[in-house]
This record gives sequence, structure tokens and C-alpha cells, in this order.
Amino acid sequence: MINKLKQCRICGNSKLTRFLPLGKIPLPNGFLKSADLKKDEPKYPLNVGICTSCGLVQLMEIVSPEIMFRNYVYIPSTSKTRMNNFAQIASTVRERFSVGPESLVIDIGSNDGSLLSYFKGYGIKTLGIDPATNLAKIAELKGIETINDFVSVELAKKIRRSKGPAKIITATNVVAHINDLHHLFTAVEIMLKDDGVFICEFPYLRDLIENNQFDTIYHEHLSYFSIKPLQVLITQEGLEFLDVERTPIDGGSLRVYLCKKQKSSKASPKINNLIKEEEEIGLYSTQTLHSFASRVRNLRTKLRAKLKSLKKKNQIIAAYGAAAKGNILLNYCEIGTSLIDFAVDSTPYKQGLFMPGSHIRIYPEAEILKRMPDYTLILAWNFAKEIMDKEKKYAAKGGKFIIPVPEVTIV
Ligand code: JHZ
Repeated sequence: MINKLKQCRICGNSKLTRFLPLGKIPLPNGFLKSADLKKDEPKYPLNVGICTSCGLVQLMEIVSPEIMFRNYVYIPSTSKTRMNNFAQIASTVRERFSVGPESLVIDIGSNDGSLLSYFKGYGIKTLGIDPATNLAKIAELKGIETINDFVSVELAKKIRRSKGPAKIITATNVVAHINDLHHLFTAVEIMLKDDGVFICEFPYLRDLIENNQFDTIYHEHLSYFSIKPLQVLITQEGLEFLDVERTPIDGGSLRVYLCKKQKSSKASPKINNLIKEEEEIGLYSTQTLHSFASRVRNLRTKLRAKLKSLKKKNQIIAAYGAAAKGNILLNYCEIGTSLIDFAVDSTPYKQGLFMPGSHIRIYPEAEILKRMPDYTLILAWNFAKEIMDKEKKYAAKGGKFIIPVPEVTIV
């Protein structure tokens, strides 16, 4: 069920330096039914380390993906910001790489088919791959053909035989979830056309560190990518960078475009500059990482103190967005029902359930205007603007927001 990481998943180095122990925390998408509340809740260690050789920041323990991803409650379609990001990926990729109706686009970790639905909207052939049985069914209902499994070399061979090679393969917020990156890249190479493009997007370690986004560190995210270790990985794999973009989604992400290695390829100045910047800001120095860890501890102290002082004044406090990251924030900061009265979330599958560890009950968003809490802690801080725009009436009636990351701020 849980394995200790023995060596870096990119370069195989066995020296990993731990810099942030977050303690033992329940799985961030392990929402509970009321009948589960009395039962023992499994908790898993969350320790983050850095490889002293290639610089990949990674979790030091790995929870079995079968436990985390076969039934999945998270869906992207609950956020306009995320759906707009998907729409933008589809339109840019289609234009930039001349993706026509005869082309095949494969999405790894396709969830409920949200990203592929935009490609399908352009009349392009699509195929999703996702291990979550509940979500694969939803995607199929939307007309997005989905293979309900983990991506693997065996599956890739089958897909290539039955569908032919893909012009585009996408993987948004999923590469960090996969333990064996070499196996993943082999599978991608099998499925990808010789002139095809593999596009992945994931949160950027630089934004994570600079903006104290410690709550995006959780069991599902095994790797926290930056360009330097990525380059090591990609060079090993017979692929190369076509381009890299920094995107604002999820507090700052990298969108990486990869293609099969060309015979005459040259090192990209853009990549080299980004690596240079990473080194200049000290992204790989233990001093930077330890000072990040100390900022995280301060944030915990500040947030707890703020909520406690509000509670002393009998203020009602709600949490907005039962995000996976929110569960990490609450558990690490030891915030539960004595400080937060209730939570709201727009995801139908989360409503009526309880948040893991903290056991805070989740209601539909309408509960905010109904109960008018004095303060609302935005756990989905990556969508703070979207949420505050949606809840203008609450603010107009005097409701206040607390944004916990990068600093505890009252709006
Ligand atoms: P959100 C998930 O993390 C898990 P989470 C996963 N591992 C990953 O990498 C990221 O996504 C990308 C709710 N909400 O997207 C919906 C509202 O209620 O930050 C979600 O439950 N009202 C795959 O869970 C949560 O907030 C709203 O108006 O941390 C946001 O979760 C909006 C905008 C969101 O991802």
C-alpha cells in the first residue's frame, strides 16, 4: 500500500535530502460518508525531498495508485478558469500544429473528458485514458471514447495497433501522479506519430516555492517538476523540448511541448535560460528549501492564530472549495470543526460528504448566502478571483474572505 522511495525516479541517484516533513495526513481526495466518521481513518506520511544529483523534488513515500485513482471525486469542469485553460490548450494546439479532423488526440488522465471535449468540438478524433471507473463512464456518456485503465506500454501498443499513432498526446496534471516516468515516456513514444507532439502541464516548482504553495504537496503528486531535472529525463528518453511556457493556472504551471528527437536538433536557448534562472534564484539549494519549509511553518502558526482569535469573538467561519490542497492545508495546520463551521463545494460528488481528517461537512455553494458566515476561508486559492466574483452578494452583505496562500490575507 505504501512504498519508500529508494532512488530518484529520474536519475536513479539514491541520495535524497528531506526538507519538508508534513506529518501523517489522510489522502486528500479521501472524502468520508457520515458512517465512516467513527471508523479509523488511514493516514499516510508526506515527506518531501530533493535529489542531490538531478534536482527533482519528490515525495519520499508512494501510496498505491490503485487506492487513489480508481474512484476519483475530482472533476475539472467545476471551475470556469480551468475549463477556459483547456479551451485555450485545444485552440492553440490545433492551430500551432495544424491538427485536422483526420488526426488523433489522446489525453492521458482524461478525467471526465473535459479537455478532449474541446478537441472533439473541432471535429478531431479523440481518445481518453483514465483509471477512474466512475469518471470514464461520465466521459463515455459525453461521447468521449475512454479506456478505463492506467497508461502503460502494453496499453500503448494496443492503442497504436487499433487506432494508429496520435498527432497530439496531452497530459494535464497527471505526469506528477505517475511513479515510473520512464515507463510513461516509453508508452508515449509508442503512441506518438513521428512528427507528433506530447504536451504536458503541471505546477511549476519555482512558483510552489516562491509562493508558499505547500498545500499542493500531497500523496497524489509524486514529483514537483522544474526544468533542470526535466531536461535530464527528456534527454534519457529520446524526446526533446519543442517549447516551454509558464502558465498562470494553479498558481503557476509549466506547459511543456515535447517531440521525438530530431537528428539535427540544437539545445534551446529558452530552456537554457529558464534553467539558468532556476539556478540563480537558488531553486536547488538546501538553504532555499529550508527557508521555504520555515515559511510554511510560519504560515501554519499565523493561520491558526487568526482563526482562533476570530472564533474567540464567536465568528462563523466557512471554507470554500473542498479541494485536495485544502485538505492538506487543514490537516497540516490542525484545523477542524472547532475552527471551521462548514465547507462548500460545487462538485456534486463532494456535497454531503465530510472532508478527510478535519471532518468538516461539505454543502453546495448556496449555503454561503444562506448562512452568511462572517469569514470564508478560500481553500481553492488558485481560483480565488473566480470564487470572489461569484460571491459578490456575500461580500456586499459584509462577508469577508481569508486567502491562506501565499500569505494569510483578509479581503
Ligand atoms: P482544484 C486536484 O486538486 C487534484 P485540487 C489533482 N491531483 C490535481 O493535480 C489538481 O486538481 C489539478 C471547488 N470549486 O481544482 C471545486 C468550487 O466549489 O484547485 C474543487 O473541488 N467553486 C488532479 O482538488 C475545488 O474547489 C468554484 O467556484 O486541489 C478546486 O479544486 C471553484 C472555482 C471551485 O484542485
